[in-house]
Amino acid sequence: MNRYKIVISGPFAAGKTTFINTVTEIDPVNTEAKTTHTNEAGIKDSTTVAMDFGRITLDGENVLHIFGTPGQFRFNYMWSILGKDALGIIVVVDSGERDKFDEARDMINFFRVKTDAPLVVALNQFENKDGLTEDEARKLLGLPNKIPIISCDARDKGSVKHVLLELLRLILARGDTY
Ligand SMILES: Nc1nc2c(ncn2[C@@H]2O[C@H](COP(=O)(O)OP(=O)(O)OP(=O)(O)O)[C@@H](O)[C@H]2O)c(=O)[nH]1
Ligand SMILES: [Mg+2]
Repeated sequence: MNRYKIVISGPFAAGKTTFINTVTEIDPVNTEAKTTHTNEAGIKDSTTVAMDFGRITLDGENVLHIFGTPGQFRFNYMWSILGKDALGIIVVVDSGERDKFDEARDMINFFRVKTDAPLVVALNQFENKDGLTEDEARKLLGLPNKIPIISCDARDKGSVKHVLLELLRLILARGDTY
């Protein structure tokens, strides 16, 4: 059995937990705690404090183990712990939160320094916001052309799978499992 460890990261409230919960075939492991800081509590009631975990069996031979990180910088020790031995990284970015793009860029760079595993940016399109296009987001993130950026809806299974398959394609091109 080939197991592929994939890490889902990105800024606060980008949709990381939603992304994992949408595709996992097992009951996900989530570590949500009540948001305490007023600026965060105004956005949502709970936040990931340690990790999310989900699993997808691709076929008889291949299974994805998907680990989600907390988004907030004060939990960044978990980014390193969860990022260890990851074969691929997905950074989820809320396409409508322009203020969070600097943070997203720092997270992308964090993982690019830590690991040479392939990285894909999932540009989460919240339908009620005026989201950036892939090209606009690429520019704002200063993303090199070799890093794919793919619009997605974290609540839509087909859309999340599409992002995962793009990452898997890059991983398979390198031939790694863990
Ligand atoms: N409308 C809309 N809502 C979304 C989408 N993706 C996530 N959400 C909602 O946005 C909120 C934030 O999603 P989470 O999945 O908790 O975000 P997160 O990145 O895990 O957040 P932290 O772990 O706190 O950093 C939740 O209430 C989701 O239901 C989307 O594509 N569209
Ligand atoms: Mg979360």
